[in-house]
Amino acid sequence: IEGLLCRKQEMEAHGKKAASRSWQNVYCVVRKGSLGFYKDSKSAISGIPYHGEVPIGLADATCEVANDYKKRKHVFKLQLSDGKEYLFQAKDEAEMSSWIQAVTSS
Ligand code: I3P
Repeated sequence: IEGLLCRKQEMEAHGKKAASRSWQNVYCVVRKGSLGFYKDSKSAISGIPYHGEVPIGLADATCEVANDYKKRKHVFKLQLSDGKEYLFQAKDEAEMSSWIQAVTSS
């Protein structure tokens, strides 16, 4: 699965809030157990990462609906074993479910 999502990083380690906390449009690609970030589909094809970000390994990740986040709709949460936590906003419920399914089964 791939597509544009709005992303916010909440935590950068266990007990440590992320310093950069704004929402950003990021082109996301889930493939072979990892989640890569790109500026757009063209960059994804070229393999040019968004701000040099290394793809996230999804092996020990938890992905679920962000029921505790009320400011936006269709938001899901990704938590990594190292404490990093991200929120992603999809365009609707169906898209959100597809992402959660893809990330969880990846
Ligand atoms: C952040 C930005 C985010 C906001 C976050 C702010 O400021 O306004 O939208 O999260 O609040 O810190 P900046 O753009 O200056 O980085 P929400 O949209 O979830 O409110 P937070 O620090 O309470 O997460």
